[in-house]
Amino acid sequence: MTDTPALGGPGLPQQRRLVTPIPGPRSQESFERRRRLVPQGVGTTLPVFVEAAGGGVLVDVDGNSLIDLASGIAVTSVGNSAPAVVERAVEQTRRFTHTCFMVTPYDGYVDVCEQLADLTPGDHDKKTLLLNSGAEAVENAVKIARAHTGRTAVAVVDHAYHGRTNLTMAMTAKSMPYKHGFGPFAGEVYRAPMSYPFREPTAISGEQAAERTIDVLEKQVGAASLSCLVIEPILGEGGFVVPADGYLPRLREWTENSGIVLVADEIQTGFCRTGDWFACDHEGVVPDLVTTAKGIAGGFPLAAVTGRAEMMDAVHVGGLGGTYGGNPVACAAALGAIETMRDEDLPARAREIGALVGERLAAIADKHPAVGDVRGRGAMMAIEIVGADGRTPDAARAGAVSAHCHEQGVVTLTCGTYGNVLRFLPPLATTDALLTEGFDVVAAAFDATA
Ligand code: PLZ
Repeated sequence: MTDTPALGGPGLPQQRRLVTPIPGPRSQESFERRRRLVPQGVGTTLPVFVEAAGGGVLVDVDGNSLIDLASGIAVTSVGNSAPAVVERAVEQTRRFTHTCFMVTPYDGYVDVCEQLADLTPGDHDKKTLLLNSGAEAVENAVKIARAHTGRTAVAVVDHAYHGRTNLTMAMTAKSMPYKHGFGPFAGEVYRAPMSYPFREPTAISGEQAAERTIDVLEKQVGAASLSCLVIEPILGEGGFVVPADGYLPRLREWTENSGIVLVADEIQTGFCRTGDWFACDHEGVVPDLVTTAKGIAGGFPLAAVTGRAEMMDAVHVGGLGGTYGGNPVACAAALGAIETMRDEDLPARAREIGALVGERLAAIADKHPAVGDVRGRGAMMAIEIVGADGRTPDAARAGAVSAHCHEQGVVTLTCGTYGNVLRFLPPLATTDALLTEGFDVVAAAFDATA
């Protein structure tokens, strides 16, 4: 095998070290097998096969150590194979791996629900349903909102991403690659404008943007038909768009007055990523239901809907569930991840990372007019890349910058409706030294592609 350590976790040398071109020969061999055996529909950002990961690095099968600025799309916030996650998951695996919570329950599931009741916004009585994936959490939030209100319509916003299942495809905005050719989609899903400060034709306040959203929904759907408004407090796949101040609070006020369930999709923003436990916390917004996944369990598949107890109980007995939802090993991992977030004050660490990254991105923006906007919160930062007019999306440049980073051993992601946003989601367990080196590479990538 290679001379790299076989075990991941924070003990891995926290360094960028390239011993072959990226991807190396072993990764290329593995990628050939993948090509034969896995459909092309499953995309690949960077074709290196991983052998171990931890802290802020990924080590590939060729022995290259790469700086991770992606966290597997905002999942390994506590770091890959974080000690508390590994210990609890291993211990639980030895005791039992599955019973199905609907057949014979176990404490780990209820422990996670207790943590979520404590951590999610608001101090009302809460209950939690556990599931396997983010899309499944969003689907179930809609089921609960419909059962509670007796209404069917679902409101979502422009640029939203909520998943790849049939209902969540309907709720997701972007056609290619998420929806193209996969219809017909679930009905009764209505889309309204979002607050997207960089792309407003003229500057408008958050309240004005909210009135525009509300106007479309009231006139085109009717508030009395709406079961819920589902919204990411900061758009994830749609481009890391932070709505103007006041946008979310006004939507909270309107949904409350109209008997519409406000669902905050915190699947990407949740669990310390934005510098607070949840992105809604920054504006003091208390949603009725919150969907979580990704960062919740340090890499294990777990998702949740947490919400007002009376809404969660609107569904009849047996109406919610699934074979694996709240799997005991995933719950144990989540308890380890949450313990790590509390013990290490990861919301504060995310704010520190945000300050460091924000400074680096501002310096790149000063030098390169192609940077139209720098935005984000905490350890969820992005730059939107545009053409000479300061406005036209330039996806090709974003792709070129990202490809340059990959060649240099830095894992970066793009996103956005126009594919022109470079987004940065480092593990909160990373080091300042790795971040500094990682953003040196990002800066050099801008110079090299100018
Ligand atoms: N809601 C806000 O960010 C997942 C998608 C990756 P699942 N985002 C990553 C891809 O291309 O499939 C996401 C999200 C928000 C819902 C989801 C869906 O979560 O766990 O991927 O189903």
